[in-house]
Amino acid sequence: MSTAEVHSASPADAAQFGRETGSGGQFVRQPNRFTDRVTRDSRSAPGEGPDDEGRWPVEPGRYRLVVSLACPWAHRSVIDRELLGLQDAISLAIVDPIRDERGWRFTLDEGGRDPVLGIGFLSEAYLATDDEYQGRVTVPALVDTKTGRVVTNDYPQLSLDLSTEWVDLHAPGAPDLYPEKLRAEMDPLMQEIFADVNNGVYKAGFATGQRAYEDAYDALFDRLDVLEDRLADRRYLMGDAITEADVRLFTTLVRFDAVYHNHFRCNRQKLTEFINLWAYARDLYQTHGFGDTVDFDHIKRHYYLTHDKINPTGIVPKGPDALRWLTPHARG
Ligand SMILES: N[C@@H](CCC(=O)N[C@@H](CS)C(=O)NCC(=O)O)C(=O)O
Repeated sequence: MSTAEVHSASPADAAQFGRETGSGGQFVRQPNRFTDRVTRDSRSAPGEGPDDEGRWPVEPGRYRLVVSLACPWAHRSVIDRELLGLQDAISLAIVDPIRDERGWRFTLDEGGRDPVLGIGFLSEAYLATDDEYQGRVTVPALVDTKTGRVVTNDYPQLSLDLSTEWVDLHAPGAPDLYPEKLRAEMDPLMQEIFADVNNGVYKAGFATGQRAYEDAYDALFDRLDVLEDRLADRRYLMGDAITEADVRLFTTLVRFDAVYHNHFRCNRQKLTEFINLWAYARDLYQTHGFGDTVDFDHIKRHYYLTHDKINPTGIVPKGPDALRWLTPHARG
């Protein structure tokens, strides 16, 4: 008899996010509330709000990307911004990795306020946009500095738009992270990575039922096995060049041994025990935009200190040693 058959309790109060926990104890992520976009074909003039299709104008210096360095969903856009050379066009606000009951806060900034938006909590921007908003206030969020409104917290579209809609402001020689000719293969690949890996670790970690946890665990490691094979004969997921698919896989891999293996019980094996995935992850880590945007201190303190249902003692593990990310990878 498997463990799943022996025990499948799913007490609602055991859930880290009760409203996002199904009757079988499975984690069901909330939809993204704000889905406007910044696009090249917005009919709005610079300085104006969105057009009637929710498209805001591309404007350097206008929008502020609010992130937590702990968050893998936000990390995508931080890496893309670096790779594409959009640092001057889109400013970055970094929240405290520790949330209190009021959510993400700007306590790392002087006076506890974001110097550009003038707010102390990200929830203020959410409520300024929708005063009835009741879901989790999440990062990443792209905020309009003119009105203080949230343009989007739709993180997958946000990162694709950095590639495809902000092209006129890319640095010379910036990579094409979402090449048109690869999209038919990339889209399903990224969807599998999302379902089984990026969100898969959360489905394992936030499950409150044994079966839900084991299903997520199995899907996660089955998918990692497939990706391990895929990376045997190619440097990156789509071949010789880095794409958005690599960005998305990296943000989970870099957190794997430090957090997911232990905190989310994804412990069939560590990342360091996969030959190709571990070398691939190190290869990316040692590439500009990847390792230099990783903050293991924020990552560890966020997960281990804010998920109090999973880690009630709040002890933050000391390891693993981050220096091993700098060891030679022998790829490419
Ligand atoms: N927007 C997505 C994904 C982004 C997301 O979950 N970000 C996390 C950090 S990794 C967050 O902001 N969580 C806030 C909270 O849990 O209250 C969602 O709503 O699930």
